[in-house]
Amino acid sequence: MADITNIVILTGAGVSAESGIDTFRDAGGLWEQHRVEDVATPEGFARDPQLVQRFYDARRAAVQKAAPNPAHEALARLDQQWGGDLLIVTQNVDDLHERAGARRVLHMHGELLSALCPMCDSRHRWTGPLIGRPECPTCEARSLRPDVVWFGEMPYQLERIHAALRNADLFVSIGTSGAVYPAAGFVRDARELGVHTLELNLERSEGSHWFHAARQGAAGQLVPEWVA
Ligand code: BJW
Repeated sequence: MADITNIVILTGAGVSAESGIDTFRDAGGLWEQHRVEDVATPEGFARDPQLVQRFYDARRAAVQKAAPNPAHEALARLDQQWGGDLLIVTQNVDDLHERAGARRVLHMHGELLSALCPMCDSRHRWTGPLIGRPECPTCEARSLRPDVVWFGEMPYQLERIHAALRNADLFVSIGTSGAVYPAAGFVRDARELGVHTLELNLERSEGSHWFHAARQGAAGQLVPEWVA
């Protein structure tokens, strides 16, 4: 990485797969077990909040039992040692990057261990269930929902992500299918800005052809090799 100073890393569910966290679109993934429209849209939540809270309560519990894997650990080492700008933009709602020791992490699709009150716009660290609609600690409304970004909602901190891309020399995409926008478009944004692009994924993704280089394999092996 001789000529590289500033790095943006996009991570997806594949990075947490080896920690035992289900991906979405792989065989046996979450979207084979649940209808997206029912559990990951504002309309689904309005129709059946109990179903949606149960779905996220189960995932919140599972994440707290999981541990970071060698891919998270390698990215955390890179974050701690890299003198230039570095931003890990994760689509993942787990906290495994942080638990591995990474600090420069941005959760563009929100966080499972956070609850959002749409009544007063407050956010609260949340480790237990939301099924009983507990009171919002700020406004006391029984309106808390998972602090995650559903289809049709605006992903978080897009301006900050685009500023980091404009400043980057290298964009690396790890463990994501490239099926969901706007994250799937970052590689094209990066290329238009003249940024070098690299994909590390188990298989070729929908957007593999956009990258300057693409390597296939498990994140737990590829990421430590790339960071070394
Ligand atoms: C491994 C591995 C191992 C496995 N090692 N690799 C065209 C342009 C722009 C937007 C759109 C568009 N068409 C439609 C849209 C809208 C929509 C969209 O993209 N739809 C697509 C289906 C086409 N996007 C949105 O709605 C977004 N908002 C938006 O666009 O706002 C703008 C706007 C708003 C309002 C009005 C007008 C405009 C929001 C998207 C929110 C996504 N939310 C979810 C759920 C979050 C909460 C939760 O976790 O439940 O985010 S969906 C789900 O997909 C989750 C993920 O973050 C996201 C991406 O999935 P990811 O991480 O890529 O996982 P997989 O399973 O797909 O892939 C895993 C990969 O890993 C695979 O490739 C494996 O091979 C690999 N792998 N094991 C390495 N060991």
